[in-house]
Amino acid sequence: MGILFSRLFYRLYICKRDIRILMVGLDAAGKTTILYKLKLGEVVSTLPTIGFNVERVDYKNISFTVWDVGGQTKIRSLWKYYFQFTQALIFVVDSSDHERIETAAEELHMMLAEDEMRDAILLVLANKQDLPKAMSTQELTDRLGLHKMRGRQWFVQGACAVQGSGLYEGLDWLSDQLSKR
Ligand SMILES: Nc1nc2c(ncn2[C@@H]2O[C@H](COP(=O)(O)OP(=O)(O)OP(=O)(O)O)[C@@H](O)[C@H]2O)c(=O)[nH]1
Ligand SMILES: [Mg+2]
Repeated sequence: MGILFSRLFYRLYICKRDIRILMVGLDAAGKTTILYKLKLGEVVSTLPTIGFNVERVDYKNISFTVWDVGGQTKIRSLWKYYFQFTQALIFVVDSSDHERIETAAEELHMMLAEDEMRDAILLVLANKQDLPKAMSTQELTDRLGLHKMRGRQWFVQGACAVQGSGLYEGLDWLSDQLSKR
């Protein structure tokens, strides 16, 4: 009993799991805004990311190392250099960007077809839910073709990075899935 209790205590309070997260999505989806809202609790003013930002975000008993990689068309071919050891993918979409949702879907499925991404769980952050023409999480699920995926744990979370809503709910889902593994 004592051993069981001390193991539980160790897992809950001492042992922090390190999880590597890759965060991608089309340019201007809000990735960098999300990263620094989580890290600093503030909305920072951003420029398009050429390259990447990386930050450690501690939440519950997990230490998330989040790689935020720029999403402009010309640099999307660089995403593959960040795939190795990725345990979870956060795919950020601008929910109000009706014109580019098919492009986002293509990029997402291309990435998930890569062998290195085979075991990565998928959190879609449906960002910019504050904008008037934002698609619902249900519509985004359909338009991203998420039901077609086989053998992948996935979840779509509505979010608004500038208000900070939905971000921790997304991390809650990730931490629940990762702790089941
Ligand atoms: N209305 C609204 N604007 C947002 C939200 N999140 C981010 N933005 C704005 O969207 C713009 C682009 O945000 P970034 O975080 O730079 O986008 P990004 O995905 O990092 O873009 P790249 O680095 O080019 O890939 C900025 O003007 C943000 O302030 C949101 O939830 N709602
Ligand atoms: Mg950026």
